[in-house]
Amino acid sequence: MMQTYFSPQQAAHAPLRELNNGEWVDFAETPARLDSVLRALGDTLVARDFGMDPILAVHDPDYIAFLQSAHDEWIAQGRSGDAIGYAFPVRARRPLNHKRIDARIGQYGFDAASPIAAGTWEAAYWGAQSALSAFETMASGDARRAFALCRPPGHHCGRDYFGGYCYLNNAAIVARQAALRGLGPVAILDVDYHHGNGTQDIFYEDKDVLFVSIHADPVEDYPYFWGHADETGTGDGAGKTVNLPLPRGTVWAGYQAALAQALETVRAHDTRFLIVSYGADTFAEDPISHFKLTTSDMREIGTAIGALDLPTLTVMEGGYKIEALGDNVAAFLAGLNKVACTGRPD
Ligand code: OKP
Ligand code: ZN
Repeated sequence: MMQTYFSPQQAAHAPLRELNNGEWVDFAETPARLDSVLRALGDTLVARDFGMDPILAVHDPDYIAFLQSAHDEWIAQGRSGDAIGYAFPVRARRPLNHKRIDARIGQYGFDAASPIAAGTWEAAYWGAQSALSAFETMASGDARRAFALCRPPGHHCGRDYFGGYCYLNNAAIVARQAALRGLGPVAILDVDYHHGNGTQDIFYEDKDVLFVSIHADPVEDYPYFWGHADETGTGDGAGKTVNLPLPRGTVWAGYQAALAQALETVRAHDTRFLIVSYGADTFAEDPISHFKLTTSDMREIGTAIGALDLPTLTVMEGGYKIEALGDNVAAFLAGLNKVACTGRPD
């Protein structure tokens, strides 16, 4: 099995509930997701600590300070439980230096689905360290592919905002390191059911990091405000964002065609280092998603990506059918590793 990195502190993030379609429901992105994957994958390596610098190479210091203190501020306000916002500014409003926790949550967040619990910072920090540990084993030449069992996920989170269960953008953090270390051109292929709006925003003007995403059409699914096919990058990054939205109900035939197009885009970028944001929420039985892929389709996705023969770092994103999550991740990784990679990151 390929090198898999994980840290037990990632279980510390455990919000109770989220607002979904007007109701309070049990939080879907639970620590039990980790158990399911760990059970299916067996041995993992414990993440090393690479500190704050690689996180701050992507995220704003103000935003990070907010994440570290938000739950304490919530408690100091006389509240209990998870910190959750209810007022979100239209981003065109001027930045105000708010002190009040509710305003600060609105300032840095974009939805009511992403509570900040007592252990959120600790879990997010160690999730990012898992990604960085996977990166380091590849950058040092010890492995050509590695898997980071990140949790919470990261792809909805931007340089100065959280949302969509995401607090630190793990894929972006390793992409930035790969670019800084001269391992590029770098590409991020996002195959989670939902559009990776945070990753897109972070690299929207960047010509060296290609972002390609296959996801539910944001006309009919979360996150609604990003991921439309006409979002293609701007400035130096023009043409380096590629969105391939698919309708609810998509089965393998439709998915496979989009995947072929995505992989062609990755090739055309002369990619030397690939990061995959892998979500298993494209699975037919996922409770919050609406594609119709099977566990054997996960294997096919992995096989198709593996055929690129590129150094590939996979980070975990979504996947909420917990009983099947481990099997879906294992199937994807088995496909990815069916043929050994010959390319080195150099
Ligand atoms: C995170 B990841 C739909 C509510 C959607 C947030 C979903 C976050 C998904 N009624 N809630 O991309 O798997
Ligand atoms: Zn998702």
